[in-house]
Amino acid sequence: MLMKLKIVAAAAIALSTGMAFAQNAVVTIAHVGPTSGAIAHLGKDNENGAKMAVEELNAAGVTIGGQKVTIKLMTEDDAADPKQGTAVAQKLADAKVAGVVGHLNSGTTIPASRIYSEAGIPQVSPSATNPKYTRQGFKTAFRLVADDTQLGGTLGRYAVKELKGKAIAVIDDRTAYGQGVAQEFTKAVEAAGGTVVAKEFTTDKATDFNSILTTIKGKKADIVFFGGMDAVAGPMLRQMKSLGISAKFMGGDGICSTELVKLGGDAIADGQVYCAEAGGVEGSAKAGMEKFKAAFKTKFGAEVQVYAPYVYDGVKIMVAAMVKAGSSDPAKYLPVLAATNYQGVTGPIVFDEKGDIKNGALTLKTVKGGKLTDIAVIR
Ligand code: ABU
Repeated sequence: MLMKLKIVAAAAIALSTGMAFAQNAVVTIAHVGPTSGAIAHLGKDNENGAKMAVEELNAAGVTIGGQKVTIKLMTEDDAADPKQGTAVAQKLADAKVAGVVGHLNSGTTIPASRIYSEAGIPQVSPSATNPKYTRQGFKTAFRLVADDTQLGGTLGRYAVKELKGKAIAVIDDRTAYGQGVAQEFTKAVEAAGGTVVAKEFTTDKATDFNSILTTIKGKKADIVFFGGMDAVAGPMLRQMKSLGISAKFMGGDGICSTELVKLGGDAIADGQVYCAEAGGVEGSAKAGMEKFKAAFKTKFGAEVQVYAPYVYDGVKIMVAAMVKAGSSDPAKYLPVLAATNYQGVTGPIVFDEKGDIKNGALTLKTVKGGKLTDIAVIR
């Protein structure tokens, strides 16, 4: 009886003084990506990056404003579909999550960003590269990677100056990402004195490319650029081989995945495919990235596809901002997040006034011996 009274008294004191109970407070951060559909492998890769960060943070212990907290990860699937993306964003706004890391695609990230902005919820995209995302004037929008202007521009110049492309064909998948990166690539090719002999388009769900590839074959293209994702690029490469097209194949970060090599299989010749991840580390930072990749493989039994390390850093910078601000209230930690100066596994993270990463890198890659191989990190 005496013991029971003591517990009730302790609880009453804790309540009256605002003291924390032994149980940690919970701070909910959401991750959103396409964990179903054709690019579910990329969505799961990103989600696993978030899981890894949250597990590490909780294992190390997080204290915000003098109170021990548990970080809870809420995971949502937007299926790479803009409509589902906004539905999920509204759900997260209604749930008053403390922050969102996502979405993966530009086509979902951009419409969702308006909802997060109106709700005052900080959003860090680890992979959406369409420039528009951070050019809407939303103080809540941050991007951890280079954008399509940098990606398409670098690849376009590389196609003309290094690969010596004489007749370049451009295909896009009509998504915000695919169309945007293809336009930037085309601009850079033409500015570098190259010739675009065909502009074709498909969709992000198409599986038959015979008609557009036959047109491209007729134009004797020596380079085919595809603005789209690996799930479409893989079958496209296979159909190029069946049609006897041996042109080089280029694309942005959407095709620069471990999965592309599997999907393309023996249709990919050594040095035929060129792509660029919208980030990259150099020098001593490489060891940290390799360590991350090895730990990721041990934990999830899978290689990193592309952007898991960026999601991992996205969660870490969000929590670091909460700790520094002494609050998980978005209004309080948002200015601290905007002033982030953090050494992540993906390199130094500092944002410019738009929320874009400052001095963003990209890593040019090719496929050799059935593996994605780095050519150079370019800033
Ligand atoms: N950056 C490539 C994949 C994501 C996007 O849609 O931007």
